[in-house]
Amino acid sequence: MKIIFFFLVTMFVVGCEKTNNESHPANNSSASLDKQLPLIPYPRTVNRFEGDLELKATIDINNSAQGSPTALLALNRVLTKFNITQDNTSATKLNIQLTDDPSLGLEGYRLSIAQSIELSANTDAGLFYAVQTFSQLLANQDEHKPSLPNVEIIDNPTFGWRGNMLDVARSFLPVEYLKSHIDRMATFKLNRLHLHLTDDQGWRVEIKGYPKLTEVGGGSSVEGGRSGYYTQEQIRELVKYAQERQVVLVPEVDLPGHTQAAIASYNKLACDDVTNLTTYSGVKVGFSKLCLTKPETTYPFVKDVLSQIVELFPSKYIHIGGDEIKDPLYPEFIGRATRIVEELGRTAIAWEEGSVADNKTDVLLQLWNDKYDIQPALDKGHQIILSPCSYTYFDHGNYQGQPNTYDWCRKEGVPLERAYQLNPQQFSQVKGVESAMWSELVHTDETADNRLWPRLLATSELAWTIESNRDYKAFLLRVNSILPILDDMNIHYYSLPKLAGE
Ligand code: TNX
Repeated sequence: MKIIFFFLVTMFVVGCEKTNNESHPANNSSASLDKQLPLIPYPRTVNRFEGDLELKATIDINNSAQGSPTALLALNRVLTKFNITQDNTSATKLNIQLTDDPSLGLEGYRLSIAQSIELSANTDAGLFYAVQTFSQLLANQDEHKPSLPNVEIIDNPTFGWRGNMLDVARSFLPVEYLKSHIDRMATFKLNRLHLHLTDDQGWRVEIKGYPKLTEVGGGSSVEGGRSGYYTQEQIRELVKYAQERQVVLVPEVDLPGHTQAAIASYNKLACDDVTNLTTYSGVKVGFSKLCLTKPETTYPFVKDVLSQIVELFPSKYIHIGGDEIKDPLYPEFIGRATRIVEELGRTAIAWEEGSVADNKTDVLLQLWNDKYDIQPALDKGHQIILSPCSYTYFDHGNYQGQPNTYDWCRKEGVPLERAYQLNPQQFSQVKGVESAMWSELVHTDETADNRLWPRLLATSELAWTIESNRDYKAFLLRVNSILPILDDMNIHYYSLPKLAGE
């Protein structure tokens, strides 16, 4: 257990509208953003009551949450982590139960701490998130006198899509890194891990019947980066690992551009006049494409690949890429690819450029250029995933001029404050928020950590927390207070020079 942080000794109420008649809230009249509990993402309603619940050495769990496998697994992990043993004599009581409360929706929960600890939700996911909040409170203990604040938290996310994209194509990330990343995401209630599995520099997923995709395409990478690929067995293992943590793996096969690795593996995928048929390790974009004037070659390939992707990944949404390519047949290709996904029983996602095609309106579009005119697509009825690069591109610097970072989208980089400033509420038809880490310049686990953290905490909060509970200064205090949680997860995060003093 961690020593409580200096400024967090007294913590009061935030964002609460309702009064509670069990006891008197210490302060529930005015929102006091600088006295928020040390939680990220911040919950919707927090009623802090006077006093604390002193924790006994053991805990007695009353479980009416059968059928909530991920929540119970998570609770067991928390108990192990904090060295809490179960016993039913003079222990602290914890009740975890499924309930039927429409206001909590599919992922919301209630966590109340008074004489006992009560966790309730309508679903396994809701209870899983109650456990995450409980765990963050536990992490903020005084180890000499373990106690939890008397509090009632009623929480619910703003968006169901709380995502992060990892580019494993330019530079590969090993399975073990992805597992830790899933754990880290889940701790902060992020629930969509978008894997950019293919690009010019590498092909990272085994496709049966196309062995060269991984023999050739899996063997290459951006210069200085890592090569490699995931076997189908490893993907299945990762999917299961993620499911147990309420994270959906969303696969992306980038088509029809960004395909040099595929072309180098199977030359026939390029048009006959193309002479550049070898693997690529540079950082240019927009130079390769599947041959759209050879539909008899292109579409069977696309169909074979997507059929296996759908077999491997249970995600409702399958990303077909669609970025950065010029070809007169592009709109037709995107229309056909999104329909192939639909025939396979799923729904496609495309990068914003895919909006030029005649897609069904359930196709999601991922906005990445801040200024892209997405309005026509919104008018048609599409929903969007928000990844505007000047806020969410974490391959950009934590500060201006950070070595090995891009700045094409914003010359000042994307500091934490900037990442926090995205206001999803300014957009309409928003499915969710997703930050992206491209890996042309990110070649090791440590560098990935540095680019992702603590900025992913901003993504988590933008996607989960209501606007009226968001305030950068208050957020920064909470980031500061949860740094021990990042340390505990062995995250090599970027240390903000001014964090302690803000
Ligand atoms: C744009 S965003 C890309 C990627 C690059 C990234 C580098 C998008 C859909 N395409 O191919 O890796 O910029 O910041």
